[in-house]
Amino acid sequence: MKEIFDVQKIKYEGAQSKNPLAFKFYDPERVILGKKMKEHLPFAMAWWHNLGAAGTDMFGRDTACKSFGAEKGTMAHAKAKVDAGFEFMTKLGVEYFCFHDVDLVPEADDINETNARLDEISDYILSKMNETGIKCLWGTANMFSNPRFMNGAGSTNSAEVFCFAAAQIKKALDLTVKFGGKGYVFWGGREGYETLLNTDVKFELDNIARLMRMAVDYGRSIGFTGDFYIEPKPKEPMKHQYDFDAATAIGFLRQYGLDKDFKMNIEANHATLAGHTFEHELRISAINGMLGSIDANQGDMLLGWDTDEFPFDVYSTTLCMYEVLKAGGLSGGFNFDAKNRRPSNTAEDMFHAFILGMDSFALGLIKAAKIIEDGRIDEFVKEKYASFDSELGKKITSGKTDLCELSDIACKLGCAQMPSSGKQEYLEGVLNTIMFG
Ligand code: XUL
Ligand code: CO
Repeated sequence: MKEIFDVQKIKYEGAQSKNPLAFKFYDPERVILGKKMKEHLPFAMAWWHNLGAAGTDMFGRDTACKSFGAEKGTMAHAKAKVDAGFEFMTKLGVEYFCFHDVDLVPEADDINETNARLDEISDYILSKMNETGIKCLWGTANMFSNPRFMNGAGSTNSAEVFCFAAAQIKKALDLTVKFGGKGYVFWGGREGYETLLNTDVKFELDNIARLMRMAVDYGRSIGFTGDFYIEPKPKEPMKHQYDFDAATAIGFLRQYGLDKDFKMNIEANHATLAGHTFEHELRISAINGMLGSIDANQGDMLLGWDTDEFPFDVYSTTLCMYEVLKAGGLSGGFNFDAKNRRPSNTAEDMFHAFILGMDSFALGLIKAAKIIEDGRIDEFVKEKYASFDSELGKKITSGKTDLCELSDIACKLGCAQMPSSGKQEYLEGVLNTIMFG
């Protein structure tokens, strides 16, 4: 078959290389903390951005050409995207992809026709997966673009629209199982509201949970053994989104008894939109046993929306990989839910974007392993709480005391000694020495 991209397979050449089409830090076979880089970093291509997004924004149309030699909106184009996607992933050594139902085929007016198209394209994708060894990280249903979802999917006010949400989830789960996907994502893009004047929040949350419960029951019945994920995001497109952040989503899952089947898919740019750091969202997920997968991108602190940039901030990838390593790795992977900037509009730019993202995470992994090997930060945190190793501290942590006894102790002391310093500036210096020393 004639190649679509005039680019050779991307190789690791090291940091000294000036070749724009080579990895400088991502060396898949290099062993870090006993595991190969490619095993630490199961990267995935997001079908929607990489094969779909062509630079359109609110003020202007496409700047890039993603027709891949076929007419857009046709099944020939859907097939050309498969060819392009698998060639692209093979050339980069990206071993996974993620998809929405309607990324794969043009959506028809009648859902029966869309489903028939999905059957056809998924056979073709499966043949490519078998040929190349590329795997599916996760699937999802797009329940936010079609106008019928204007008031939400699980949270809609229309019982009929709720059925369409169910139908799309059922089909997307069928496809995920067909591809052997590791996960299934719920990103609640329209699950939220603009004003309480027209919204019954309790009713909407109950219905979202009902839909998720049905998805779990159906998924398990067809042999899906992977994780369901919630991908938290506080806003955009809605003003208030129910899955605001990891803590909110985890509380919701526990409230409705869904916590055994679900984990978090944490997206860096969603974390910052929620007023958190990426690593905060990872830590909250990890301490709740719910760190599942990552949408690897970054936002822009000067802009208030989801810019979905390829990760470039190595402090952020380092602190992310520190969380991932300490959590013992991910059951999911690192999906580049990211797009080229609008003026980066050539096919070569698509490769530069992935090289940047993969190199940034490789650097993050190398530096995070150094933080762990160095040990000063872990040691500091442990020491910070040393007072709880004392007899008094142990009384508190083992639950063998009560408010009255502790109050007596305080009153006997009269005044407390100051706690030990947090030493933030010292620790930031340690981080810099580890990163650049
Ligand atoms: C939107 C977003 C989605 C989800 C999947 O902000 O991140 O692409 O990852 O629906
Ligand atoms: Co995402």
